[in-house]
Amino acid sequence: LLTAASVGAQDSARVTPMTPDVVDKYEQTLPSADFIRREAMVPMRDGTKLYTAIVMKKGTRNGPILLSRTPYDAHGSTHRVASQRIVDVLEAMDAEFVTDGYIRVYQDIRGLHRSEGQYIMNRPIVGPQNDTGIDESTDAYDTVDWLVKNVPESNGKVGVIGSSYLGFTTLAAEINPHPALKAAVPESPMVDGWMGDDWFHNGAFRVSSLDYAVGQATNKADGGGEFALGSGDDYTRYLEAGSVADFSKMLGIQTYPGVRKFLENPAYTDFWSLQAVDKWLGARPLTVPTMLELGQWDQEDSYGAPAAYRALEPKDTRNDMVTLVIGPWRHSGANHTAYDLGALNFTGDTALEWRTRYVKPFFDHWLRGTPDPHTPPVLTYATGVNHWNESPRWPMGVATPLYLAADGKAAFERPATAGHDDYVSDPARPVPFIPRPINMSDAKQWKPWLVHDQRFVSDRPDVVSWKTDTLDKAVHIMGAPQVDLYAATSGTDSDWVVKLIDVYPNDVPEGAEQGGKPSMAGYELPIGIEIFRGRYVASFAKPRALKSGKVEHYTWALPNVDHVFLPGHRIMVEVQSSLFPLYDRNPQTFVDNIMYAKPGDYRKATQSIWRGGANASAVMLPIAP
Ligand code: PG9
Repeated sequence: LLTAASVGAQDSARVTPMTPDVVDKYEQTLPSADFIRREAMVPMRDGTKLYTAIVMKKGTRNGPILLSRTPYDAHGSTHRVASQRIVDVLEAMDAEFVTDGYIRVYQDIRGLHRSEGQYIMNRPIVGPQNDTGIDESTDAYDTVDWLVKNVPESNGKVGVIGSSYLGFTTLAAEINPHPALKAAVPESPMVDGWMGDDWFHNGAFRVSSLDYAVGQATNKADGGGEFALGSGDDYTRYLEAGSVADFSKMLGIQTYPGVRKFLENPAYTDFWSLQAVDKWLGARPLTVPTMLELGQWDQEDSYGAPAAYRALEPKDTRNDMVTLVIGPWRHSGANHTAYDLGALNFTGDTALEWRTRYVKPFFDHWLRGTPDPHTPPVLTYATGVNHWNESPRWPMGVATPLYLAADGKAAFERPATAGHDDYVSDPARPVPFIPRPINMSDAKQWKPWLVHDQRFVSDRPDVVSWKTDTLDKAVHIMGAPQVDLYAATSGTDSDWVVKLIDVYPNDVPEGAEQGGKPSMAGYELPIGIEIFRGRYVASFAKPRALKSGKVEHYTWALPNVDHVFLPGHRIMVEVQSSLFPLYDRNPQTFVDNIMYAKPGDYRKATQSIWRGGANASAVMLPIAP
């Protein structure tokens, strides 16, 4: 160990003004630190070595290992703050574990940061797309094997945890798992990049994927990692650039493999479907107890955890191996403090409550043999009333249609007469997803955007809404509301965005007490927002043109929620045809590949949302018994 003091002492020659001042190595950990940090290059079966940081409190003996395999810098994850205290140097979520004798391990996945090898974004499992014999599951296996043989302070049992990309590597570890891998907590895992996680949602492309792909691709390159876009309004920037391909060419990134994967594969072909982790999991036995976690307002990976739950839950015949957790969180919010989100306040630090009351006892049981904590099959936080619910299954609600009716009304009775509400969607004036100026890399804008008050767009002529009367009793939903939309366009392709909104009363007592936050008076709180690209109405793999003026029936799911619409509130449904620049614009003229649409393809269209009669548009609310 070379400390600041020992470095100075190593050279006994006299120092002169010309003695070079740069030292070879500087170790920030002092002898007085309360922890030990070790670094190892762990060999995989093909000889590639992966950088692995192992951190534990001094005196740890017979400790369980908690492993995360990350693309986001394992070294940085164990050097959060320059400190001699383990709770400072590690991530906030690690505190409860390491102070109770766990050994925390972070590893750079292959090809990134300090690890050797080639990085492949969401590397496919060994099979039809990967004949190398190596994937994230074999790397997890080899790592677990090495850890239990080479960390003498361990009790030989390993748990795996992580959010988002780390949720993906956590699920991968469960595929042909090492026998020492005893439990897993995949948090907001990226499961299917096309259906509803990071890259696309129901076929609409998320332009922030470009930024991400370039960041990952250039991570090891000189000057890499940053997408030097400037600080102005992203709305203007993406609008002026044109199509996704035009934008990529403007930045010179169209040849990056990660970018080409998107540009050349806009539909849900084998390219994407064979990468879907829920399909990998569904095809294998369930052997690792798994607690899947999702934020109710997850702005990146709202699809993955429920999809993995659907794949695993049927295999859990005794109903004691798989748990689904939905908390009132943004993406990865479960690993931070979560007293609030945007304008919303909760009762206490909901993330800490989950970690201490459920995650820690879960790992303690499986990795240490403490008594069974009887982890519930489903744990959700009921927003609106702010308390945790333990449930036997998911969804809990029974699908109940909330119909769109005449005069902007929404009602539980099917409207007797048919009709439609129309608006003009203009790709030259797409609906912004948050108020402008938009900076998608500004965390303050990005993290809470899914709870942003929708009044900033509700009055636009290209946003239509339907509202219930003021509720005289609470409506509690537990599940994923399903959109059941009958719509026509005068164009030949179209995007449809549906928002389920809780409209607060215009006068709320807490309005004045929000402590610097926006008042909730009249607040239009999105409970779920989701997009669907019209061309995929018949098949996700084979898009087709829409027939101008023909009513099509679209169905898709809004995110999974546990929410109570309180008496005095109203439920609102909103429809629009863009959510920009989060999603690329649909030109509204059918073209072979929207990524390459030409300026002349972007045309105004008249959109008709049908209601009543044979085309009774509705949102199916999963109403809890
Ligand atoms: N949502 C991020 C991501 C996961 C997987 C692939 C690409 C991006 C993340 O937060 O890790």
